Amino acid sequence: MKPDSYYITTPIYYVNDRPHIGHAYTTVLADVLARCQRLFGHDTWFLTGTDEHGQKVQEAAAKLGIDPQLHADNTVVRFQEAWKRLGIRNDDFIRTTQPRHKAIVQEILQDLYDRGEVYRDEYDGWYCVPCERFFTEKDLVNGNCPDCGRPVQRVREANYFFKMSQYQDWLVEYIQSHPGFIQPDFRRNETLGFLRKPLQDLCISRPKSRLSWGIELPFDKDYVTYVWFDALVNYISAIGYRRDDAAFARWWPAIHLIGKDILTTHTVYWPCMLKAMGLPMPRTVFAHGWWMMGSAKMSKSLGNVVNPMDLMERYGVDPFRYFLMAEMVLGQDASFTEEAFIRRYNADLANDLGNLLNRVVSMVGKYCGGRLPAPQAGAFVAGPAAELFKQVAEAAAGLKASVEHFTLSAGIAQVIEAVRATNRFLETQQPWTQARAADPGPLHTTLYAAAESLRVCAGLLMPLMPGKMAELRAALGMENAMTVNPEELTKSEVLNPGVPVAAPGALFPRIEAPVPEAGEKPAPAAEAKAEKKAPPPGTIGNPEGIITYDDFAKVQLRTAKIMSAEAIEGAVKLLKLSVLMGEERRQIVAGIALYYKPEELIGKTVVVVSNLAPIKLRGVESQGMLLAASKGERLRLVTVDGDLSSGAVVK
Ligand code: ME8
Repeated sequence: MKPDSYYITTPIYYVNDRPHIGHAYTTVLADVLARCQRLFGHDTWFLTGTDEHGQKVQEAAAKLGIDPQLHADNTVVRFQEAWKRLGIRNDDFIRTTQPRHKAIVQEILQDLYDRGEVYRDEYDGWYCVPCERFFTEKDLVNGNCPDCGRPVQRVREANYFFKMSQYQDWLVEYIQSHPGFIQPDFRRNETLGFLRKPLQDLCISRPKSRLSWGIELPFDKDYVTYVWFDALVNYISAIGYRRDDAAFARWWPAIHLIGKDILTTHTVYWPCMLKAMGLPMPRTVFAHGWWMMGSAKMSKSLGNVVNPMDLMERYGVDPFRYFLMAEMVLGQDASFTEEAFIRRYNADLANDLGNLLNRVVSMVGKYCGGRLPAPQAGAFVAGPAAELFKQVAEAAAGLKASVEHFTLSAGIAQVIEAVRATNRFLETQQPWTQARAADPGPLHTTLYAAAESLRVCAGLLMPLMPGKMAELRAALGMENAMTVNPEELTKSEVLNPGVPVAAPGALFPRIEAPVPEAGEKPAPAAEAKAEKKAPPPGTIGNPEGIITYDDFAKVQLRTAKIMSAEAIEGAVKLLKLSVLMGEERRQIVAGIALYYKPEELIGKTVVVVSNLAPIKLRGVESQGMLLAASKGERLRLVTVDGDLSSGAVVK
């Protein structure tokens, strides 16, 4: 891959599923990252697609009494249409039933077989039909599948195996010496944890007598290829592996975006397969967290029972894309509610961005006859306009860095902060007062500078909201409003004075919170508003320090079990903890070393603020914060009264 080229992929989704919020999230994320890279001038290729072989498709087709290929052809359009509606601009869409993919899988298998990387053996063990995976006796949890918890079948049959075990030491060494390979860091630790157990060879075949819907093994027509071995190859078959060397060299290695559910296949199976093929490793495998919509979190009285895709229809594609990207701290879980959507929409889009455009358009209309005024000479060299533009240019650099470091929500927040700074700039410059002065220069500079700032912020948000941001830039009189030139993001005085400035209507009309049905409890936001009017007892007149329910609801608290604790060299007050929160492992740095010995902490169930942005303390990343009570010289951790598994929500 050329240094400035960028190849990004999503998982290929099971074709017979219906596209849901999770699929939408990964695909929008890949789309936004790809659009950002194009915006920064990089050669970019974005691949998504569908996984069409395997037991589930065969069974679904059998139920309908149709051919599996026909079933896949019928259902793939759900994804293709959903991505169109979501404004996804992928460069290619691969289906694993396409001849271009099947041929490559077969060639790879034949090559591995010829070189002794694949061998035939008798398999005797446990098989989970829904997961299509083999397990050893030790893997089982209470006799059931360790992944889905469902009963497993005893299977004894001849199969073909990929010699994955021989790569274990190499893989551990590779992961350790390439910190950027598996991201975020705690996922890298999870894979390394998995690799502490001996790695088994991978069964890569299924006898046709049990499963016929798959790619036939080129060296044994009685077998088809294991669906994961087939699916992972999509990332290289789509870009010309063994067919178009120039295209392959241009794009490989990739950045793979995945959900945390498929970490092992992408950070263990796939690297071993690539190693056996003699190919370079992916640049990065980034595993993001889950969107939580668990029934416990959905209740009619909270008004948050909502199908996320309906939300897109109701409030528009661009705000929906914006919400997904701004709300989820990459790598961590996030909760999806209509309330959270409305809160963010109103705060960032209606109050800040939309309002800024309204103000600029209406003041240019009122004071300058609807034409963009020219700034004073030197206004962008020194003074308030120059200061403002400096912050805007820093937001451009911040967004770029956030794309590179997978901290997108922080980059977006920096752009919105620049929008807020522009609103504040209008407050301090007071163009309505400047308009009364004899010299129109300062007024013109103020309005031009605000418009310039909006231009850049809209350019930066274009990858998230292509339609709305093109409208915004058109309102500022820009020709080719849809095309953002990378240089114009850090350059001032790009807008042409004299162009007409006019908005076709409110860009982001404010959403009033849904009114609760008769007899229902008001939504917490409404309750909080009511409470705000009457300060709680003990606060006289000034409710300073009081937060609303909304503020509190932003903090996610969960129980976590401490699995290990160790001192940090050179930091007498800090301990590095590894905690388990449900299935998720996190590293937390806590300032409790003066109060607890590491060994006293192991096994304790504590309360963690789980949605804090990760920070580095003494160079060690902390992915959350423990709650503790302290008074004078004493500090005690907040723990849970009685038995409760880790990962429980604290509220
Ligand atoms: O696993 N939150 O396909 P799949 C966030 N075919 N993302 C979610 C999510 C949620 N609640 N639910 C799903 C497969 N996802 C295989 C992949 S790749 C060679 C083969 C997203 O249809 C997330 O990206 O089950 C996850 O990894 C993917 O959907 C799983 O999609």
